[in-house]
Amino acid sequence: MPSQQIPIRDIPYDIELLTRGHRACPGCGMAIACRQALKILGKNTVCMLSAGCFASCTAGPFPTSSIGTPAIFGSFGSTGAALSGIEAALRIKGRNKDFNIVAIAGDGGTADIGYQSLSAAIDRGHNIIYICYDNEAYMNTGIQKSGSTPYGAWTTTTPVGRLIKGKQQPKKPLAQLFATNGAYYSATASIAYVSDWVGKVKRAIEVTQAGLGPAFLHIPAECPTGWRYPSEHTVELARLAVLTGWWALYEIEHGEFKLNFRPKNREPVEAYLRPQGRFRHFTAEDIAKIQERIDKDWEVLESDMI
Ligand SMILES: Cc1ncc(C[n+]2csc(CCOP(=O)(O)OP(=O)(O)O)c2C)c(N)n1
Ligand code: SF4
Ligand SMILES: [Mg+2]
Repeated sequence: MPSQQIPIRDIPYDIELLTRGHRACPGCGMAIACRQALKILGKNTVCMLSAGCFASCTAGPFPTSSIGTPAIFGSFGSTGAALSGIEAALRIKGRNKDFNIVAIAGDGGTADIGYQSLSAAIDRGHNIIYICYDNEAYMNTGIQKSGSTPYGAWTTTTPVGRLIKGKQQPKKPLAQLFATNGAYYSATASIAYVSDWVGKVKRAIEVTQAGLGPAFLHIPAECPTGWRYPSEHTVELARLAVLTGWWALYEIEHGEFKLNFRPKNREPVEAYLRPQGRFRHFTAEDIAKIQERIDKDWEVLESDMI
C-alpha cells in the first residue's frame, strides 16, 4: 500500500469539521471524502471553495454552513488564483506555516473551468493543497458532462440515443496532468481505502508545510443522484472501482511514480459498471472493450515502464 497510511484507530475521533449536518444527498461520496480529509487537515485550515456540491450543499450556504474552518466562496474559474493569493498573503505576514491552505473543488471546477488558474498556480510553485472531489459531472447544476466524465457515461448533455451513446471522449487523467504540470505531490485516492486517503492528506500537509511546492489530491466522489444507483451502495461501489482496476491508487512525488495498491485477481469491470444507471445502455461488447482497455492500462501500471 501507500508510502504512509494512517491506521483507522489513529484518525482523530473528536475532530469534526463538517458539523451541524449538511444538505448533500444521502450516500454522497463527496461528503464522506471531505469529512475524512478535514479530520486530518484540522481547524487551522483556510478553505477555498469552488462552485459545486461541496460549496452549495455542505460548506457554503450562509448562515447554515457546515464547515468548521474559515472558508471563502470565490468565482468558479478562479480557485487556483485565489488560493495562491491566500498563500502569498499569509506568507508575507509570516503566517503561512500556521495554516493549511486548501482548495476543495469538483471535477468541473478542476478539469474544465478552473484548469487554467490551477495550472498557473501550480506552475508558480505555491505551497497549496488542492483536493478535487470527482463526481464525474457538473452535478450541482443538473448532471452536465465535464472533462472528467468517463467515456460512454450518460449525462444530461451526453444523452443516449440512436447515433451517440453517452460521452464520446475519455476522462482526463488529472493527477498525472498536474504532476507533469509541476505539483510536487500528486495522488489518487478512494473513500473505501480510508487509511490510504488520509495518509495522502497528511503527506500533502507535510509537503506544503516543508515548502516543497503544491500538492494535488484526486478522489472519486460517488454520486447516487448523478450516477443513478441506490445510495446505500456508495462505499461498495468505491471499493469495486479499485478492485476492478477501473480506478488505480497511486502517488507521484517529485516525479517518482508509486502504485499504492495492486488488486489481486482483478474483478471484472462489469461488477462496477452494472449497478450504475449512467452505464445502463452498455452492451456486452461495450463492456468487453472497456475491460480490454483496463487490462492494457494495468500491463503498463504493473510493468517497470513508469
Ligand atoms: C462562471 C460560472 N458558470 C457557471 C456556474 C454555475 N455552476 C455552479 S456549480 C456548477 C457545477 C460545478 O460542477 P463541479 O465542479 O463538477 O462540482 P459539482 O457540482 O459536481 O460538485 C455550475 C456549472 C457558476 N457558478 N459560475
Ligand atoms: S448530487 Fe451527487 S455530489 Fe452532489 S450532493 Fe448529491 S450525491 Fe453529492
Ligand atoms: Mg462534479
